[in-house]
Amino acid sequence: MPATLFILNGPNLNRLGTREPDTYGRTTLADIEAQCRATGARHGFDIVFRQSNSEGTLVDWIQEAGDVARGLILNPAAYTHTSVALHDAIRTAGIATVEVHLSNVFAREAFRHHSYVSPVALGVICGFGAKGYDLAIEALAHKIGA
Ligand code: CA2
Repeated sequence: MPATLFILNGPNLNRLGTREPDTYGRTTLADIEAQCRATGARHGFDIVFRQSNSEGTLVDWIQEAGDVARGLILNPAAYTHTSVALHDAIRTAGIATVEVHLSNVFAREAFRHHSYVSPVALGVICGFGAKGYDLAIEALAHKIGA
């Protein structure tokens, strides 16, 4: 049975491709989902791809990933910089996690330079737009296999 990767996306990412194209590009979240499914299939992964604007829902899904998935790719969006709850959920789930950001958060405002997620992630990919999700799938394939 193929291993499952959860790919979870935080608040406002449902708006991708419709606003702020200079920062986030013109790719929609549906485009990213299709790209992840294709890349995941090449690496032998089943992909569960979701987005929520709610911190609690993301916590629920991280817990679910800990129960059923081999790895987690998470773009926590603004909760990156605020959420002890996401930090605790990933730590408790004990799941191999890659943090992804479309933009280079370190080239932006100072409040984006700190992440509550990074200390409980295997690694962080930022600044490469939608390609970062492919890189995260490859990183998990390398680290944990399919
Ligand atoms: O670069 C990223 O992927 C971020 O996680 C995106 C978050 C931001 O708070 C993080 O600092 C970095 C914001 C997501 C907002 O998404 C939008 C999409 C389209 C239009 C407006 C916002």
